[in-house]
Amino acid sequence: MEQNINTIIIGLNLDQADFNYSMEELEQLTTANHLKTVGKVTQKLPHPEAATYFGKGKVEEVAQLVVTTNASTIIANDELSPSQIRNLEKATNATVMDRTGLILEIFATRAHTREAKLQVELAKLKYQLPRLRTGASQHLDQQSAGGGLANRGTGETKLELNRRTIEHQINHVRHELKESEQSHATQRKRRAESHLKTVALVGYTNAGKSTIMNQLVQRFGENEDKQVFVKNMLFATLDTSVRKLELPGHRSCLLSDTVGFVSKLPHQLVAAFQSTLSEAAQADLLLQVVDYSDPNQALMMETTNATLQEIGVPELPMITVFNKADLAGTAYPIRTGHEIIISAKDEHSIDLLVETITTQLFADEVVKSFTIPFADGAVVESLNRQFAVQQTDYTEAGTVLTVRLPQAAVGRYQKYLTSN
Ligand SMILES: Nc1nc2c(ncn2[C@@H]2O[C@H](COP(=O)(O)OP(=O)(O)OP(=O)(O)O)[C@@H](O)[C@H]2O)c(=O)[nH]1
Ligand SMILES: [Mg+2]
Repeated sequence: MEQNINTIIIGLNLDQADFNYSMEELEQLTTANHLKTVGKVTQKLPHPEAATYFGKGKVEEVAQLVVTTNASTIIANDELSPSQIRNLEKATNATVMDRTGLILEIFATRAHTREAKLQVELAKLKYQLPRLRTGASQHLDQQSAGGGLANRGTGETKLELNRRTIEHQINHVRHELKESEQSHATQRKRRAESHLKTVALVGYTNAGKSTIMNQLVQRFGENEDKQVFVKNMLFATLDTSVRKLELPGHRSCLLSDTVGFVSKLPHQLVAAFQSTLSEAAQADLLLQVVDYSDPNQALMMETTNATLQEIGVPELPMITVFNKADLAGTAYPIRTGHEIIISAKDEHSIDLLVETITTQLFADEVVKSFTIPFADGAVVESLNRQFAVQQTDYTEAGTVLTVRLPQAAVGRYQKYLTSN
């Protein structure tokens, strides 16, 4: 792993409101990839220069800075074309990478499960495919310098060969991914059959999703040892974990924790992580976790909402959890409608969060009494399996069950409703 390689970050200000924030974040991403930011160069332009991203003068400035800071890597805040990378590398004598490439590198070092590794690999291959020309044309340049036109043919063939190798690899990884996705689908189906409601934690990376998951599992989990990984770094979590919670009042639900978002999340990654991310799409309730101590929280929420749309999460009921209130220096825990201000490290906050989840998740429940003739024993079993049965009595007319169940499910048992 690269350690503390001197790096210069560069960014074009195309007059977007979030420019400074996205440069700050680029620096954090650089650190997350163990690179050391030693310089920052920005330029305001109406559009990127087609050949070199920056204008000529700025490119020279960057080249100078590379020399004075002894940098060997340059990272651009936007996705670069293969020729922009090539031209910048020529002009500065440093390795040039873009934001997408950087995020892919971070994901690659963080991926631990087989599925996450495959997903990252797929995203990387898809990123490389249209960029193959860079390496190949460098190769061609070198060849033509030495051997003239005669060698051009070999270069082209090599490019074609590389392309086919990558396409072949892409198919291979896709195939392997399908298998693990299928087992996910089976798990999801089994969960759907259990009629347990699911709650999904979503939000920006480092907001505290996994911390909240662990607090809930510790207090309400079936197995309190099933903790997930928490760390103060970008993209600590790269897979999805699901845990069952036994909430107060004989209610249970499933809670899932997944990959965090970041602005300009590479579309190759979003596509590759589709199955991991789409866990949220199946949820009954979303908890959007926001770092309340971060001055850029509004932009982070915007990004989260945009990413949720991109991965096809429908308009689900959502509670916004403003977390890290202890760092924000405001009062907590406080709940107003669908918003709650908490600190994941505070017990009262977790109590209020659970109360909020329960109210929202089970809002549509009603308590009904059903009289089931003894001949229909299977219905008694089915009600017991799916819902919270509060009382069971035996009368001449049959078994009388007092059940708490979603209003929507009552219709299925209409004919057994106790008449009184
Ligand atoms: N002070 C304080 N720190 C918190 C709170 N919640 C989480 N943290 C810290 O914030 C850091 C990130 O927490 P995680 O739970 O890993 O964040 P995450 O949202 O799961 O991040 P990703 O997995 O990267 O998406 C850790 O160092 C936590 O200890 C909080 O309420 N107060
Ligand atoms: Mg996490």
